[in-house]
Amino acid sequence: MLLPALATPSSKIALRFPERELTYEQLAAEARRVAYGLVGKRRVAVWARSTPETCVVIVGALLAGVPVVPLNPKIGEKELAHILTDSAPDLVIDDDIPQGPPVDLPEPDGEAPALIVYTSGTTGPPKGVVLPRRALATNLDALARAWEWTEDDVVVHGLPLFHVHGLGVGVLGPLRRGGTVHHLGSFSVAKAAEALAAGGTMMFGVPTMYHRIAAEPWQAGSQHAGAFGKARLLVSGSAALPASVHERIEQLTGQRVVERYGMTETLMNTSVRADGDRRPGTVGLPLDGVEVRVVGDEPGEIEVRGPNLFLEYLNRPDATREAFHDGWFRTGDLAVVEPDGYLRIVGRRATDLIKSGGYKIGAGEIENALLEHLSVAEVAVTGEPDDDLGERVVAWVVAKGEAPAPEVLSDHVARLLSPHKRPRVVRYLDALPRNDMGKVLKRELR
Ligand code: MCA
Ligand code: AMP
Repeated sequence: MLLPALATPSSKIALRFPERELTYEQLAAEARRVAYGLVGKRRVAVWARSTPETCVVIVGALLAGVPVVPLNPKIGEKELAHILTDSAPDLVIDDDIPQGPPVDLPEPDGEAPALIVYTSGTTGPPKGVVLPRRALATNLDALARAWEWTEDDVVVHGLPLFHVHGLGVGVLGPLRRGGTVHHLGSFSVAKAAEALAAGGTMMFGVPTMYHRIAAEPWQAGSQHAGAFGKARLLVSGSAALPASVHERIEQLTGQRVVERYGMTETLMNTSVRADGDRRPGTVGLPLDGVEVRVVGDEPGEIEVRGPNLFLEYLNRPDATREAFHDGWFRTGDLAVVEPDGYLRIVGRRATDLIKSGGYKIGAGEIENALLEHLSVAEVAVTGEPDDDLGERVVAWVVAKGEAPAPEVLSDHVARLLSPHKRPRVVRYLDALPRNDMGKVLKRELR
């Protein structure tokens, strides 16, 4: 059973959001009504705002065995059209939450799809990663063992609910344990500190969030620093946590951040264990049941095998086939293995993937979107190091006629794709550097 705490619900708080709290009894009752209304649907899309209603609807769909496509509430028109065409949901759930009369709800098979999460590749539009219930259940249990995570934990975070980090680990994780999710609505350092002071035991965040905590002008020993210091675990993932941020957080709070390494297609692969050595720059050891190998000369590519893996890319048998090598999933991430087995991620095979604020962004999809703008003749998109975001999206543009103000192109991408994919910097050139074959030499743009 994916969510056993909902079978015999208690009066304990399951979900705490700024606007509302729900006990397990309330969540079970509301989610069941949603489930009754969804029985028989093939697939639904859900506007994944950071609200308790989003969680209720997704839990309801999971009870009904109906796969959910979570949608970024700020998604642009082109990306939305792609996702809806590709996933063809029977229903797009917004404010009008379906409800139906009570029916019997048998637990679906472990191989049944639970979530379809869209993730960017280097070129083309995002692909739908089909995640089975078995991947979520086994992975959340492996994380529980690594982090000594129990029903007594209150997980604090302000992550978006349309990705695996915030939804899979940050919401379904606590619910599988029978513990509490304390969602901040949106992330701010002050709200995170308050939630931890008010009883939060763990915090999940992307490195940008830890960078913002580290940048606060507090003193070690101050009230806010103390709130982070008394948490049982501060966990970072979705991108590399810079050693400088790790060290600053330790100075400030006395806590060493635990890093874990995951991917939409694999859920979580490795983590520093709660009782392990929290060395900066390392993502720890493979989780129980997950096989991880580094292939070729070091740094080599990380390949993964185990029950944590996705089923397929929706409607993309070609891409699914290409993603595997001898039955192992090729992550595209490059790593070295330290003498005690700890993994240290040192880079990525593809230069056309950008990680900004913990979001994966494909250079190709932004280039295609920019080429749809009337004043763009040619364009190349790169990622540049950014203290806060890890990497920032940069567009190198050859203008057609007069060059538009940078915000015009940024807004264009935000409107077509998603705000987090917008270029933060636009640089105009007379021509893009190209080789004899006409291919853009992105390395020369850095
Ligand atoms: C700005 N905004 C705009 C525009 N410019 N809206 C429309 N048009 C524009 N031109 C809005 C943004 O949507 C945002 O709203 C607000 O203005 C601020 O924008 P921005 O500066 O981009 O946001 P930020 O404050 O810098 O965001 C930093 C962040 C965010 C909070 C750290 O990047 C974030 O939530 N990252 C988490 C990503 C994540 O969950 N990744 C997991 C992937 P608003 O603030 O309301 O949105 S899963 C994964 O990687 C694997 C499995 C793993 O290992 O976890
Ligand atoms: P996504 O496709 O959004 O699921 O992003 C997955 C990618 O995020 C991985 O392939 C890694 O490149 C990156 N990632 C996740 N966690 C970490 C981490 N702790 N350190 C470095 N990179 C990470």
